[in-house]
Amino acid sequence: IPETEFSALATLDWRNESLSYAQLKAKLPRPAVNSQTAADTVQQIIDDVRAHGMETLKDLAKRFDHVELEHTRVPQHELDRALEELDPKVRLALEESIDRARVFAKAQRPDDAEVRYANGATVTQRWVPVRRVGLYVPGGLAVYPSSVIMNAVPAQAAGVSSLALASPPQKEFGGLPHPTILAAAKLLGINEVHAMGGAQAVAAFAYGVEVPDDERGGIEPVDVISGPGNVFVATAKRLVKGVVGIDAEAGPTEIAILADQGAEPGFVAADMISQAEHDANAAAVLITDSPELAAGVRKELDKQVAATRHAARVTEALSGTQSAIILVKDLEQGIEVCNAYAAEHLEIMVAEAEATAARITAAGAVFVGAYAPVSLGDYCAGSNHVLPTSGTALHASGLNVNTFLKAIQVINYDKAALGEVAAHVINLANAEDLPAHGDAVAVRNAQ
Ligand code: HSO
Ligand code: ZN
Repeated sequence: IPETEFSALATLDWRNESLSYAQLKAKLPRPAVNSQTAADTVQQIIDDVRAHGMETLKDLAKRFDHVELEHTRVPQHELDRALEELDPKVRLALEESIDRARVFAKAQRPDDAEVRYANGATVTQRWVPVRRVGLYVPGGLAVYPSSVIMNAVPAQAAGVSSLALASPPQKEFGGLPHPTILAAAKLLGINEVHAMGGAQAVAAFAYGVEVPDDERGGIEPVDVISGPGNVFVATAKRLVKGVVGIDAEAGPTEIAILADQGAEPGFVAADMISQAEHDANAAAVLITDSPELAAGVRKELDKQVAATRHAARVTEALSGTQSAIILVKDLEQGIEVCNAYAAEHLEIMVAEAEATAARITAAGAVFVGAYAPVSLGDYCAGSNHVLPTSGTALHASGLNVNTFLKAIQVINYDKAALGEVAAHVINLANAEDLPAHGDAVAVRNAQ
């Protein structure tokens, strides 16, 4: 690699390899450490929150966030003030983001399904929102008011009536979550915001916290917890799953880019850097059949990384085992790699971008062509940015209206309609040696 090219990023040359799906999956660039190591610590935190409630939340706020809390609940006037003091440009941008996200979320609402088998015999599937949700918005290296929108809008479009938001207390802001997060919550009409972060926030939402003699009340348990977070948050969500519903695992962010020789190296490099700036554990993977493009991107990275604000973090992310340039022999192999990798974000910058995008079967979100960068989707495309990471896009979906809905099947048969299938019910009941099941039909005298 010439000196003017960014060399920290690995190259994996698969042009002469014919890999089975299983071999391919084993060779994909993935992070060196995984999250399972956090499980013991996290379980202890969950147990403590269940046993001691608000006392534990206060202790952990002191230990992890270095703040003294009286209560997690953010007073109403602080939400009002945060919105009043919000930079008008940021407010307008948040409003645009909310408007676009709302239109898309509403369009996702599934129709009820009804089948009429006969007169007097219908079965319906009815979609019903969960009652209450806990939305998690991380603090840490950056503040994410955009994640307030991405969590809240689909929940509201689903018709959820009770929304609570948690975000870590910030020492700099007197133990409240970041003011832009409070402002975004207020803008969305969320009045219940708690200054709590990490695994303890997840535990508090899952099990609830009672604070008997306090007018600020406790924290009511929720039905679904959604939102991105660090490994402690992701692990806690996994451990409380079953007690509550959770969205897909959204850990350190990933961008994969499928590009050919016609792609603009400056765009490719900028997009890789944009997601690498989130976290030293973020992943950026370029998949290309063009060594010339790969070299062009390295040149651009060399220039652009040096000039970017979070250069150290970006360099670390690009040098990790989770990031690479993968050289493939052709577009076919490129698509195969993309579908096995199942990126959180996949950009398609090849000649037939739309047709190629249609062949993608695993990704959190697909960005088509040169003018749909991931950062558009992070803020203002209308799509959601809480998406499945670390290969979970093979089976999971990004946050959407369905995350907050459940289906109820409604069975409505009258006497004659029951009579038409009564014999089959009785015969199947007998075949399973459950004759009382058959009797429940026979007693209705419906045959
Ligand atoms: N790319 C992140 C979301 C985000 N980016 C928030 C900026 N702010 C995970 O999809
Ligand atoms: Zn981002």
